[in-house]
Amino acid sequence: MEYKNFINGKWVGARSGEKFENRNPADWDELVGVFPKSGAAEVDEAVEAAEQAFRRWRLVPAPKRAEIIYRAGELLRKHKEEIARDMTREMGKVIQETRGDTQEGIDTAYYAAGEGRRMFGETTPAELPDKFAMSVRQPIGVCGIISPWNFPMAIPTWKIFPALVCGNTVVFKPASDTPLTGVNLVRTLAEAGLPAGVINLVHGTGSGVGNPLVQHPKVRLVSFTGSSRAGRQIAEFCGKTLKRVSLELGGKNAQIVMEDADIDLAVEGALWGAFGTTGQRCTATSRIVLHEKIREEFLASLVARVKKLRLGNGLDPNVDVGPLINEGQREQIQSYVEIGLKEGAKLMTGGKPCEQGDCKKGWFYEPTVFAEVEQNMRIAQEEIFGPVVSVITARDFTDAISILNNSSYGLSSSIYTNDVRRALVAIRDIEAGITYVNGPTIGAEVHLPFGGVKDTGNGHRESGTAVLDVFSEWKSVYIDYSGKLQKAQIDDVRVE
Ligand code: UN1
Repeated sequence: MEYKNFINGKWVGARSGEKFENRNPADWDELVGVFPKSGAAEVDEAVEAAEQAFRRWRLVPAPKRAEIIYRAGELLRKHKEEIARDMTREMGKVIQETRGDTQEGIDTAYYAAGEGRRMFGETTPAELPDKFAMSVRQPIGVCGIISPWNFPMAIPTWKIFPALVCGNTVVFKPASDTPLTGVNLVRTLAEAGLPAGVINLVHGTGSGVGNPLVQHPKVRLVSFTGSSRAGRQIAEFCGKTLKRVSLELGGKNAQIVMEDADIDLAVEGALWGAFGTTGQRCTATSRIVLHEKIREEFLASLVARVKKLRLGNGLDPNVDVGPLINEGQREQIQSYVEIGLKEGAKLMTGGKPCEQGDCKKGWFYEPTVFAEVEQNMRIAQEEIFGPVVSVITARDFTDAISILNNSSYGLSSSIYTNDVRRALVAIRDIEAGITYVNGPTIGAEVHLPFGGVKDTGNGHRESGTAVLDVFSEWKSVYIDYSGKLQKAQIDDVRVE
């Protein structure tokens, strides 16, 4: 029940001896574990260890580094069920989803391991005779990785596995709501044979551990997933110090349903997109944009389905929706529902905490649907991060795309239509990093780039080969075998 930090290959407590508790959000009586409440001193030790380890790790051939990641994937697969159960206990989402989250880590391990034998650079002709030109990827150094609680396995692996394959070393701060999954991941990497100091784990809060990690002069790169507010602060600091920073931030994702769509399919997609993970995904569907002709039919069907969703402990296989992560999130959801009502939106179902029966001892909130939402209302503009969806009506296709794009965020998006022309125009015109056609806004696969435009990030992408551009530096190499000084752009080699 008592867990530790992992620094330089050893499990150690915080120097102060301080600890924090991790409780099950579906059942406050269940203590999941006790973790060291760390601070700048532990960050410092971890960064020193990572810096020392970098000297050797960067020289290990990439295919060999990748073999360790592959083994970590095998171990995650072996322990998938225990890891998923721990995850449901510490953050509440239902067991099918925590299995999926763990599977996403496994997929990422296999994919990143393959990159150990690719990580292609370019060879290209030189403009001068007897000269060779190529580009290679090089590691950056110590990476500070700060990850959220909603995908406590998948998201850290998106960052850590490619970072390690690229030859970097890591100091990892998992969200303080999901420290156990952080332990499960780091334990797996250690068991897979990662040398001491290459991965380090420090538990604690954003201000206690996150800030000193971002600000540590020996941390060369910060990778952060979380709120746009925190992301902006991190980016400001990294801007001042010219530190490399990769940010995955908020979303206000919309699903469009056109009048020609398969309505049952679109309702099913919306239900999964809006209420899967209790709406706590950066890719969650938080706006549904309906063509006016199918509005009534869609809404009636959606509301009927939402009312049937079963809330409870995610370990119960009959439960559809787990709790919110903590009290603060529940208060935030409640305050947005009040804002929606004040703004004049029509509450169709939900709109209050669930406090009876299976929900007595957890941070549960009823799945909530607002209709008659206007596109500029706060509930249609601000990220709520919970089981609340806003339904907006569109006059036609052009109006629907413009409503979707009327957002400061641009992560995920979806359109349900059977008209191929509309689908392709939507793919071209939607301002988002991810567009689904006839699928919900959630469900990204790990071998494609993940990330968004506008306030969702700073132009970086995780997953796919795109993530290599975050975790490696390009070096261009010129080899002159002419035996004389040749001057690029000056020597004019004439073809006679
Ligand atoms: C997130 O939304 O916070 O695309 C991550 C998905 C998952 C990852 C989601 N594969 O829904």
